[in-house]
Amino acid sequence: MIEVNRAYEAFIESGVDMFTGVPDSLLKNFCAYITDNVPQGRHIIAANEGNAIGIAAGHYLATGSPALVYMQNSGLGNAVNPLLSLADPKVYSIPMVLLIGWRGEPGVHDEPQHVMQGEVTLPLLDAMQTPYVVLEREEQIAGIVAQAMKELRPVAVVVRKGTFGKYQLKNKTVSDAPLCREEAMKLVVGSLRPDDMIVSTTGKLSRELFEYREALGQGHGHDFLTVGSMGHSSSIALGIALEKPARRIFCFDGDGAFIMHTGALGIIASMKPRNFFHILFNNGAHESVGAQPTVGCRISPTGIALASGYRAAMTATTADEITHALHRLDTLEGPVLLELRVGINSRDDLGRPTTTPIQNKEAFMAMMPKTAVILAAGMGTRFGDMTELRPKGFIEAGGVPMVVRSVETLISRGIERIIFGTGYHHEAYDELARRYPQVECCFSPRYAETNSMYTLYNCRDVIGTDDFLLLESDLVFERRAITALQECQQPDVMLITPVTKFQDQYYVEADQQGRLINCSTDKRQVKAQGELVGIHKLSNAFYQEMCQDYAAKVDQQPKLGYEYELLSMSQSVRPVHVLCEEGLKWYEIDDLDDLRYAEEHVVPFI
Ligand SMILES: Cc1ncc(C[n+]2csc(CCOP(=O)(O)OP(=O)(O)O)c2C)c(N)n1
Repeated sequence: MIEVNRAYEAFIESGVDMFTGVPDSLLKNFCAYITDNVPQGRHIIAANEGNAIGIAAGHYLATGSPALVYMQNSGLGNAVNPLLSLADPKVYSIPMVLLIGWRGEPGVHDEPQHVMQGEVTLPLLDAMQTPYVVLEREEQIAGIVAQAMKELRPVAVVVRKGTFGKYQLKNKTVSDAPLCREEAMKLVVGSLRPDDMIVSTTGKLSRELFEYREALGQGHGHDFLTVGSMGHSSSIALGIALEKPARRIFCFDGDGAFIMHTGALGIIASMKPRNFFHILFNNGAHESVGAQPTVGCRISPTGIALASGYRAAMTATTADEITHALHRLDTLEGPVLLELRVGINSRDDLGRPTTTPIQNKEAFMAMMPKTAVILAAGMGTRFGDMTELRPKGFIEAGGVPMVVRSVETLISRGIERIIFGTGYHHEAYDELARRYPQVECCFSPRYAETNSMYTLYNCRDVIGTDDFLLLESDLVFERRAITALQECQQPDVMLITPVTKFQDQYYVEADQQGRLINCSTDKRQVKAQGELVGIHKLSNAFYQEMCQDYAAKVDQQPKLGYEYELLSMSQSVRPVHVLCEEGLKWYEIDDLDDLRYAEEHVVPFI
């Protein structure tokens, strides 16, 4: 262990007289020491690591002395450009010392966002031809600084976890804000609508949000936790907001992160996303990594937002002000910034997300489908003359055509596009599209000689890049069927129930992880967990692969049922997850017997 004052003295004695950087938890004690002890003007906490390299370069140009740039290894990415195109010996040859906190060092357990960065930290320095030492003794410092000055180049000192001794920051930023970040966050979450999505920033705010959702028992599908890539939450939120105009997208930002890439605000404003709401939790500090001060409370975030072109910007501090501001925000169109002035305290027992980033991504993406596709091209021959003049989906169950019931249910669950894959008597669906603005039709001229997979494949241009719910047209079902799929965290899901039909069951088998491995109409062929309902959720990526796969066999298998294509995809390309909803009321109506049964046993209860 190296005492921070000794390390600091070693840098000073080697001629380093300026300190700048972005704080890191592994360098917390060193950063605290220089925050307390470096004379005014000789220590600058920079907006981002690239800025710090710029400041160090300017310092050398003006004084001929090297500066020290401290950073977490994740900040190397921000620094690479000015290191290679400014400070490198092949360009201006500017000496400086990088002090790099080595999160994710191989063999040392760390969070997922640090693993890859940890693995490539030394190889990255090698690739940049930056000489480095992994700090073990303070004596190494003089040697590496001397090399920087002799060769006129950046050099690095890599710092493992636990290298520096403890130092308690004395010059703590004080805040008189009555609420801490976590309390303010709970007020904001409490004001959101069920469909709102959150992109939350790097650090403790995301961890607090995760724990709050756990406590509320709400699941995490509405929250994208930006565990790494500090400063980019607002850009991620913009990317989502532009594609999902019907949803409100909230960016939960920190002041350190906001300042790191403030230019993003102008870009956000230029796109005018009406559904974009930027909530800045401003505690004037990098609280998550040791509470080193930021300029958050010395600048005007609302001024920056308005000058960048946001439609509105507000500040709130007390619980009453925050509640009032949230009410107002509910009436506004974005982009809007709401700055919440919060305190610098957090809980010591704050946990970390127990789901992986991939699980977070999948749950978040699974929340998104706003499109449904209903396969409705078939001829419904088993209904005899009942389908002579209309497609089977228009047969009434309980006085309402099956597809009308489905359309109403989907709309009530927030589905905005309902694409009917039509064929037989397609004019009935064209008429439906005139009644419901959400409905679009995609006619398959080959309906008589093909089957449901072709109908689905035929819809590919209309579906575009949407994820979607996939339904058959001859179903009656309770709303829960849709809710269950929307809330399921998997992206590609087949809904089943324990066997309920009295005829024509389609048995489904899943493995221990719940992945579809077999299905058949013959019970003896499978170890069935249940029966296919005929309602699915598919990600667009899955659908694209499905179409690609089918394109190669469409000529041989024009009559393939879509469920068999799903099975073959799940077996060989990408798993389809099976979701079993016990007690779900539903029925597939293929003929008059089914209709009678459904009208008596199902329709009255949905
Ligand atoms: C590029 C980069 N630099 C530094 C870090 C280390 N880091 C993680 S959280 C954090 C502080 C974030 O401060 P702020 O946005 O103000 O949020 P607060 O912790 O105060 O809630 C820092 C510097 C990082 N993850 N990525």
